Amino acid sequence: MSAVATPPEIRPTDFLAIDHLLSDEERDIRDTVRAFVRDRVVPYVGEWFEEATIPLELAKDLGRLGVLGMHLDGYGCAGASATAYGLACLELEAGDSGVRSLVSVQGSLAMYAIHRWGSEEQKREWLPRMAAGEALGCFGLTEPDSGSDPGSMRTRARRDGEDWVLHGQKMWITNGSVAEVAVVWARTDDGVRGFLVPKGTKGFTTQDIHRKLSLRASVTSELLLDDVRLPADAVLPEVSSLKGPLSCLNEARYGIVWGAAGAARACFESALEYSKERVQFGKPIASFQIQQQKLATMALEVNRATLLALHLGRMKDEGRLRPEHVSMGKLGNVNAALEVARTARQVLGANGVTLEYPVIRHMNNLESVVTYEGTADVHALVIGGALTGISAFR
Ligand code: TGC
Ligand code: FAD
Repeated sequence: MSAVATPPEIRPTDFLAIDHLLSDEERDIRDTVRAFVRDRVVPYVGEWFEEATIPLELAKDLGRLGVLGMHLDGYGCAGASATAYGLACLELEAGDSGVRSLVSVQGSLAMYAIHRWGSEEQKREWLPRMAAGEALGCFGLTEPDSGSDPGSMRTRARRDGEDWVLHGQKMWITNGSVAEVAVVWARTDDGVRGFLVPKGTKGFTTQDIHRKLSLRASVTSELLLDDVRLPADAVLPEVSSLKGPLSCLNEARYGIVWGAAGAARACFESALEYSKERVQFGKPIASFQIQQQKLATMALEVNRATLLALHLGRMKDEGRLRPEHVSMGKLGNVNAALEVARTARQVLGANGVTLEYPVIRHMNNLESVVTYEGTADVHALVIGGALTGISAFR
């Protein structure tokens, strides 16, 4: 006979009582990050978005919060579980995708690259400062003519005596101009290798990309490498193939699976609240069946996305998560979040097009999120390849 338990109350903001599936420690971490976002992000992010800026002090605050590289072990990192890291990403992206991006690029791309593929000296030099938010990192893979197909990159590194000389260009690089260290991937005679390029190195310059209508609370830059001379120990010694950067992408994509659920939740909650307050035809718009259907569909998508993220998080903590699983999570959750954001925006009527409410900001941000870290098409093709055994890429 199954145990008799009292069914939980229905809570509109946690319909399926997913909270119950978390440990006390996971709930504590989630609540701490949620409070940080409520106090340090939500009141200001509309203005950051409008002004296309993000305050750099936020990086140090995020370091103090302990979320930079929080899923890595040692070197000042918290060594948290994948699920705890995911919950943090969810809460950060409920604030803004730009803030989650800052944390993803720092922890899952730049720090992870050094942690996974770097030498002991490189780890000691960079990771503690990066975990504290004292040094930002960026991750240069994409080039003007090489986006979904990083294997076609043109940036080259050649040996000159003991030194390396890097030449090329990287495009769309988050945190590019504000990073103390750029992890730059380049073609060499031995395959694709990663290089640590400190800010200020001769021949290394950056230019910010302006006029973005998405991810405005995030710095995006072009990196120019004009015969940049680096010492022998600037190369990440442990990898010399595309597997290097692609392994880092798995980590960041995993965070996006959770983050997208957070952006969706923020849009849903905004629409729910608005629909109960906004009166038309003498009644709150929440009383109209069409609006209730929209709210029900959004609640379903938010719960489904969160459960998918949690499932992948548990698999990652058990060491059972494959890149193809991450592709399914990223594809499904970002598409779901975009749908929720677009529906929520309609519920808000004209108010939905202003920055007074978070919805259109999330909606515009999600247009970047669906493109970066592998477009929706790329992830569909990764899943298709796994289903059929036939690669659609080559
Ligand atoms: P392919 O021939 O399949 O593989 C080349 C080598 O890489 C290995 N590999 C992986 N390793 C780890 N994780 C993965 N997910 C991997 N996928 C492949 C593979 O085993 C092989 O290793 P080896 O040792 O035999 O050399 O590669 P391909 O050239 O056919 O490409 C496959 C494809 C299309 C899936 C890949 O190129 C891809 O994912 N393209 C999308 C590019 C992308 O996502 N760029 C993102 C740039 S960073 C960014 O957007 C940051 S946004 C800021 C933020 O996150 O907030
Ligand atoms: P393309 O690859 O040119 O794709 C154009 C279209 O063609 C897409 O719809 C795509 O799905 C489709 N397509 C491509 N190949 C196929 C195929 N085989 N089959 C079917 N359709 C296909 N990159 C970094 O390296 N580091 C960063 O920090 C970073 N930050 C970013 C921040 C922002 C705000 C943005 C917008 C991008 C960032 N990127 C970064 C770049 C991002 O990873 C790329 O934009 C992404 O990989 C897609 O490349 P692309 O824009 O060149 O599009």
